[in-house]
Amino acid sequence: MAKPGRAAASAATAAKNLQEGLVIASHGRHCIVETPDGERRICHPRGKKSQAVVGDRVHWQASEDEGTIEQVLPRRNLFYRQDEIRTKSFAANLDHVLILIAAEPEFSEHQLARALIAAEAERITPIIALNKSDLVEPFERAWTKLAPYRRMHHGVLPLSLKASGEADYASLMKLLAGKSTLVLGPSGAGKSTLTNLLVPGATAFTQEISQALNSGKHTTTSTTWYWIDAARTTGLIDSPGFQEFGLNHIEPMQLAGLMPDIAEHMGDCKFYNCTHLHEPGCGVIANVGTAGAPGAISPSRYKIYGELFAELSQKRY
Ligand SMILES: Nc1nc2c(ncn2[C@@H]2O[C@H](COP(=O)(O)OP(=O)(O)O)[C@@H](O)[C@H]2O)c(=O)[nH]1
Ligand SMILES: [Mg+2]
Ligand SMILES: [Zn+2]
Repeated sequence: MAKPGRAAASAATAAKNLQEGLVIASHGRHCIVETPDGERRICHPRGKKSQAVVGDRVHWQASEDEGTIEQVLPRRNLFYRQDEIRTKSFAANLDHVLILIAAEPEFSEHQLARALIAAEAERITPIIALNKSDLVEPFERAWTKLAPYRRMHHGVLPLSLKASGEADYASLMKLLAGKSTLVLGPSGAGKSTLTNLLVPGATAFTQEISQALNSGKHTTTSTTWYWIDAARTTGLIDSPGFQEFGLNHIEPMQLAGLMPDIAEHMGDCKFYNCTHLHEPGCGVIANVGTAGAPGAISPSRYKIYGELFAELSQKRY
């Protein structure tokens, strides 16, 4: 026998004429929702609880030519950053975070490490791509600097988006196919170049969306979801802002577990609550700087660990 509660709920759903949708852009409280057959419209949240971000699956109800979000469906994950002042959500229900950096301008290893930790904390697979392989010398330098990262996860993918022969990004396309991927990276790395390469007309689409969401006012661009393929199976999400990647939502004692090269040695520590900063018999410390040895932790990664540990230990609630 059906539970009365559930029957009542589905009757209510039918009565309200709720539709399913995917949030493909958001700005402030407003967002654009796409229906399964590709129709798009501006929607507003019913209340705080129905505040949606890009990538959210929602139930919404039409009202005139706009709509109201009645419910945000449970999220698989939510990629966000948090500093002392606020929390900024980038997107939900992601398969990958693609961190796009380039030979030039020189990237910050700190920013890279922070974004990787944030992805790891939400169990989202990070992909690191190093663009501008045509700039031979700076690329060499950056590639060397990335040695610890080349040993982790999917490694580091070399790219030359400007040359953009298809062979240059075929391996990237293979990783993205059928998945939803948030693209992050510092200014100048090639994010717009990538989007325009994979999504013809992306610029115009973004402008259209910004205008729709801001009644034509000039504003900063919002986060936008693009379909790479006509069948709408591969999603690419563009988001402004890589700077000041706050990790205040992470506990200092969680940190080592979110840095795979460090986590690898945590099982060898003498103390179960080892901070890996000063303890005797620490498996992490024993492996720092043993260049070339299997499982070595690079001094730069260990330094970042220590600095982040101190930063997260100081946070105020
Ligand atoms: N040399 C070189 N330049 C590139 C490559 N990809 C993009 N660029 C250039 O780098 C600059 C910044 O690219 P853009 O896509 O605007 O970066 P964004 O700030 O991340 O959106 C532009 O002048 C691009 O033409 C590449 O593979 N090689
Ligand atoms: Mg750009
Ligand atoms: Zn330890």
